[in-house]
Amino acid sequence: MYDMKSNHSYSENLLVHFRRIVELKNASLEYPSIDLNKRQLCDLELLLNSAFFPLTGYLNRHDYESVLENLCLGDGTVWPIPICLDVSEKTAQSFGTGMRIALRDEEGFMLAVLTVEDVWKPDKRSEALSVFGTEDPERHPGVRFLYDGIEKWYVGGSLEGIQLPIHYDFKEMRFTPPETHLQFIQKGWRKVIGFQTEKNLHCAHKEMTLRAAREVGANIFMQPVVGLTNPWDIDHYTRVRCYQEIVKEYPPNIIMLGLIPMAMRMAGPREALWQAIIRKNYGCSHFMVADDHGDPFANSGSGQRFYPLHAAQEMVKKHEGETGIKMVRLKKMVYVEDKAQYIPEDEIEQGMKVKRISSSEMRRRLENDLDIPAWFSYPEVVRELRWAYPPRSRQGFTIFFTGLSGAGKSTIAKVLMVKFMEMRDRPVTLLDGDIVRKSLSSELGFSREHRNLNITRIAFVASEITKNGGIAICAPIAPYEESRKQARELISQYGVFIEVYVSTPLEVCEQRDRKGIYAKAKAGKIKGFTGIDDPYVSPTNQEITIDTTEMSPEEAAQGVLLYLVEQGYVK
Ligand code: PPS
Repeated sequence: MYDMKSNHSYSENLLVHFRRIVELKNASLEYPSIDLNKRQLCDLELLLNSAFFPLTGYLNRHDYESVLENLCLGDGTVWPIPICLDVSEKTAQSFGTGMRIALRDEEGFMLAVLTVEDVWKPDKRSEALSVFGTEDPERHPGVRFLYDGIEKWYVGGSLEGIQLPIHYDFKEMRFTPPETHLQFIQKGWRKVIGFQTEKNLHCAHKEMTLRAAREVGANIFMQPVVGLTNPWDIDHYTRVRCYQEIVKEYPPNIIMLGLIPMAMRMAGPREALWQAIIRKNYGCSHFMVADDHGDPFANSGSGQRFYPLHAAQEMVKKHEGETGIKMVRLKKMVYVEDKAQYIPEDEIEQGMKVKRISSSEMRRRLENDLDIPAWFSYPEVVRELRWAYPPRSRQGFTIFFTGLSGAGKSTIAKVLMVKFMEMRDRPVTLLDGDIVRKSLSSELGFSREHRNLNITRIAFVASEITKNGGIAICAPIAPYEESRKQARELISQYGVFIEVYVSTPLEVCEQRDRKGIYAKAKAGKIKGFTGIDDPYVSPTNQEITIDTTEMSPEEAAQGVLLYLVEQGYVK
């Protein structure tokens, strides 16, 4: 029956709640504030939406130390990963116990108020050893990130939420734990097995998850990570579109898809236990754990492994009683050709013909526009991947010329540009040193700092062109290794970077001196001229070297084109 009275108190409560948030938001305008980075926003969202329950704020020092030493909070509740707010020394020194700090997103939107309990400088080495099992940043990317990517001071304290971080993508799949609880109840799902993934999924994964679910008679909650994953993981837009396709391949009413904005730590067994607790908070009764769960190299295609096989499964199993969520082992499935079906890897008998395609092999096939068979993946998934990873002949790239003034960079670049225009298969832009100096970098001089800034700007424009499938031809002097390296790192995220060292010797450049600029530099009329009284540091890892002393610009451009054809970037 409709209960007027309780409905009334419910709306009153809601009103009180909203009033409190408005008051908090107004008050927080007076507080000092911090803009959180992407990783911190992931943690904050999961603290505010109760995915990190029983945590309701950042760990204080006592809880932090207890997590490292005993795998539990100070009160004995199991918790494996330290969740603290990292800040710079300067910020830390301006904070004191009881202070209220407004936490904002990268655009400045107010999200929560933190009441400071503790501020301290953690011993990162002992944190690394406890959480990751090593102090060595060379052996574990999580340790490297802890040392270099996280500030040196920690803040602990309670949180009052104003609003969850804002997302504009895939909103309909971003459920909070209370929402998933409700959905499971509405669907009549009593047993739910959580499956966290940051991988791209194919037929084997569907068979693997269905088998695990059948084993315990549960429905599946597939929860892909869309926060921070590994650098080699496929971008989350592509992955989510693929997940949307793959869930259509499951029997009806067996699976639900929801995204988790999580910053993974890749801490192996501790990571798996943490993920299990989070899944419990989302309403799952079981959690799928892979043999190499949470291993930093599990997905890298390198075949490397940091943690012992099954360590993560043992950890989750050991704590089932305290966490209240059961571990289900994910068994790797392989395709047996003579049976035309997938079976668990550990049930393979002698003589069975097994087929596999590794993630690096799949990338190779995508890059070269080769067949990806139906036994391996679904056509709709492959279509999405082909869209995100076009073959080399349709990818964007940057040709980055470097060399002395007068070495021939601009002329070769112009010939190449014309050739690409003639082919008309991709849009092409020339970012010549001279042109850039008159537009993008018109206010810059030739100090080391300004030259590096000039290259940073060129690289940014080239990276955008490359990202959008175009060809960027850059032709600055770029005399220093640091800025060339930075350009390579930035552009390589979006497409190939081809460095062409135009190595024509200084004497030849001086002799040519078409602009009379060397003569001026030698006469002291131009100061800090590259090659005369400012250094040119020769590259060491360039893809192509061209000395134009005895070569025409057409011949030089032809050399670059042949390289591109050989590598498959030009047909
Ligand atoms: S850099 O170092 O990469 O930022 O230089 P870049 O943007 O390619 O600009 C080089 C052109 O500027 C003219 N110029 C100088 N070059 C080097 N050193 C000094 N001090 C200098 N002053 C002016 C020079 O003519 C270069 O043009 P190009 O076309 O290379 O001859």
